Amino acid sequence: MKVARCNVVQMAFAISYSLFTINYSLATEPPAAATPYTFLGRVMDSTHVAFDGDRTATIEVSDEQGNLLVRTATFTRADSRRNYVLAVPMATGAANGYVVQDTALEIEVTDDLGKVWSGVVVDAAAGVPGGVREVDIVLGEDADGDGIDDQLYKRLKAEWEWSEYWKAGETFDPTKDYDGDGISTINEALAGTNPYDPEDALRITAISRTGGTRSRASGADLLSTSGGSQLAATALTFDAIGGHAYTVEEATDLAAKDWKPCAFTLPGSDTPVNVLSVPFSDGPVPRTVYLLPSNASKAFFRVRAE
Ligand SMILES: [Ca+2]
Ligand SMILES: [Ca+2]
Ligand SMILES: [Ca+2]
Repeated sequence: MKVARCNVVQMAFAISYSLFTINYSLATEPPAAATPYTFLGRVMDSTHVAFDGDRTATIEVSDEQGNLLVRTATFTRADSRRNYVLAVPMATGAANGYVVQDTALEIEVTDDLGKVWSGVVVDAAAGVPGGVREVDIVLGEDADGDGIDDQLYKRLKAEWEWSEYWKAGETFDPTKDYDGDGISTINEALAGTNPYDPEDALRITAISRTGGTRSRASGADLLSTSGGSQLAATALTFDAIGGHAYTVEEATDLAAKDWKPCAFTLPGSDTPVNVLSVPFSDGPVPRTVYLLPSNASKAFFRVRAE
C-alpha cells in the first residue's frame, strides 16, 4: 500500500510540471505570422522548354543562414505561364521558419538529374508581405561566354553531327541556318522547332484582311464590314508549340526595320493582349490572333517566340 501511494504523488507532480511548460512557451510565442511572399513562374531547361509532369525539379528557398523556409516540387498548370508557386512564410519579427521584409533569400533548384543549381534567381529577397514576384528560372549556364547556353550548344552540335547537314571539316555554328528554312539553328531551338528539319519552323501560315471590323454576337466571333466593335479584322495564323509564348510585331518600313509590338485579340475575347501563352499540354497547333495594327496604309508583321 505504501508503494502505491508514492506512485500517485509522483504522477501528480509530473502533470503540474507539464502545465508549467505550456505556460512558459505561450509567454515566448513567435511574432505574428504575416501574409507570405510569393514567387511564381516557369522552371525551364536551357532550350526554354518548361519542366512539366515528366520532368520535375525541386525548388528550395532558405534564408541567408541556410534555414529552409519552403520547398516545392509540385508543378501546376493552372496558368500556362507558370509551373511553380512558392509561398515564403513571413512574420512581423524574427522567428524560426519565417522571414521579415527585405530579407535576402537563397533559392536552389535541383533538376531531375540531381544537379543542384544555385544563384539562378538574381537579387532574391522577400518583399512586402503578400507581394508577388514572377521569376522564370532557366537551368543553364554559359561558361564560355558566347551568349549561348553550353548544354544547348552541345546538344545542337551532337544532333548536327548525326544529321544530313554535317560536312567533314566544317565547324558547327549555331547561328547558321543548316536546314535552309530561313531561321537560324539557335533561334529554332529557342522557338521549339527542329533545326535540322526544313518542314518544321515557326511560320505565319495564313493572314487575311477583310477590311472590316470584328464584332461578337451571341458568343460567336463575327467578321463584318460595318458596325461591330472597332477591332481590326486582320487575322493572322501560325503554328504554336505548347510551353512557348508568342508576340506579334509590326513594321511599316522593312528597310528601316521599325519593328514594334502589335497588340491583338484572341478568339472569344475583345480584350487586347500583347502575348499569347500556349499551355504546356498543347502540341503544335495552328493559333489565330486578330491584329490591332496601326493605321499605316501598309504594314508587315512577324511572330516572335520565346
Ligand atoms: Ca556558351
Ligand atoms: Ca533552320
Ligand atoms: Ca527547321
